[in-house]
Amino acid sequence: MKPAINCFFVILVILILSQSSQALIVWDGKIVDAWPQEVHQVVLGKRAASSDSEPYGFFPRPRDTTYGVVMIVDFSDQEAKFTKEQVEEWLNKTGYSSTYAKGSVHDYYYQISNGKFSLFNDVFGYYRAKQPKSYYENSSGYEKASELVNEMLTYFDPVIDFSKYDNDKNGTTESISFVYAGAGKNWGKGLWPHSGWINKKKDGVTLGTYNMSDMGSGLGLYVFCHETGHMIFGWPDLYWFGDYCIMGNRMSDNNPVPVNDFFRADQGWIPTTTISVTDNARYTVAPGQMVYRYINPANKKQMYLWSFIQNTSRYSTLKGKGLLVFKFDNSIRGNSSGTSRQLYIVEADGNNAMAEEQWPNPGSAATDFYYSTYKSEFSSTTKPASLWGLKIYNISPVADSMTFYVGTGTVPAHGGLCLLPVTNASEKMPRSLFNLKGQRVGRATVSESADILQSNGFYIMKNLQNVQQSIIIH
Ligand SMILES: [Ca+2]
Ligand SMILES: [Ca+2]
Ligand SMILES: [Ca+2]
Ligand SMILES: [Zn+2]
Repeated sequence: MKPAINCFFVILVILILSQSSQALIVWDGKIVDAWPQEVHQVVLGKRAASSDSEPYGFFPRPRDTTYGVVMIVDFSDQEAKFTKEQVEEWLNKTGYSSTYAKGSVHDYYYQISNGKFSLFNDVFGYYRAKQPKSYYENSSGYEKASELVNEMLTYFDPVIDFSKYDNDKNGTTESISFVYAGAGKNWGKGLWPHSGWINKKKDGVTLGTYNMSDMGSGLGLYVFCHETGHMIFGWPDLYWFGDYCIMGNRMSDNNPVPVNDFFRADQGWIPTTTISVTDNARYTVAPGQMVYRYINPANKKQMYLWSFIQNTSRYSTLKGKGLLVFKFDNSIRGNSSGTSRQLYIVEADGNNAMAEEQWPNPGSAATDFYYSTYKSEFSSTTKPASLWGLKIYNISPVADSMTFYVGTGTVPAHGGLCLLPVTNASEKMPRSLFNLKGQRVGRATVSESADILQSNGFYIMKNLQNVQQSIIIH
């Protein structure tokens, strides 16, 4: 499209969230599967990746600490059930807990980002809308939602300095939310929760993406966190993705699953080990500790990524555990059909059930995961088969950690070990771990029973404790 969009078009980008279903993105009046690239580049302020250990840079990256503004509204026929202080706690309070939310919105993003992303929302209101809620709900599309947005911007402009919410000072805000009393009534119209783009100038900045969420009967986590995913990070809805991401199906309101590990790695929230074509190695990994990726040698936009997922904590709604394999193809925009998906789960059972149904079924299955006694290999000769020469094999059973091998050649006998540079064997740990390329890959503490071999100027160690990143080398 064209750069003129910012100035001349009133762009309607609407993401609609449904109770038991998925949302829509409407761009310039038409349903699309993902934010157009312009939104990433112009509005959301894309930052590119510079090396393997850095974020990938496929999606927009906000500042590590981001401030948003939340304007709250109620109506003559739907009075506020929660105080402004309760709304502030739901959004920001550390350790917040209610029937409707395990943790605050801040807690959710802080946890799933491994403490790398902090979102704080300043709350203003209440504003009493000019019309009853029934008026705004009686709308053929989102025109009445826009009317309410305009009302609220006019009302709050004198007391809000919107330039505070242009966190990276690129001229456009990152996080503007409108949260209303009561619940959304009609899917895809009226005040149904959605995200969009305001595209108006106030206080010297352009008001960019926004989210409109409902308070519902409790103050739940799913809707606001999901809409925040669209608004701040530019993530698309993950149709045909099951329950494996908060941008996918809505399994739980009070304890939604995390953002998937591909999006997390893309933000730099979880470290990545990149496996190259010639690597033959064994890796041991604990849940949530590391993701592994294998890039198509012929096309850097395509890759496999895998990690160890345990169905506990934020993942407790999943029906299985083990290694979960993702496939990403950045030449595809969003997930527009079962056969056109930018990101999907390579289901270990090979039945491709997720490609068959958009939502809400199938949600998840134990047979989607790789683990010993079920499927211990993913390669060119398995079903499903891998592409581009990737071979993952000898995948262990699920335990506190999991082990797997990669490569089509022989893994040396000491494969599966970590390296420490030779200095002083009695030196107290923890110490840095390095791989053979000399890259620092983590820290470790040596236990009494650590098994130490000396080889080529390195100590090769087994039985390490507290290994944050157990990088296995050859
Ligand atoms: Ca102002
Ligand atoms: Ca900005
Ligand atoms: Ca399946
Ligand atoms: Zn959505």
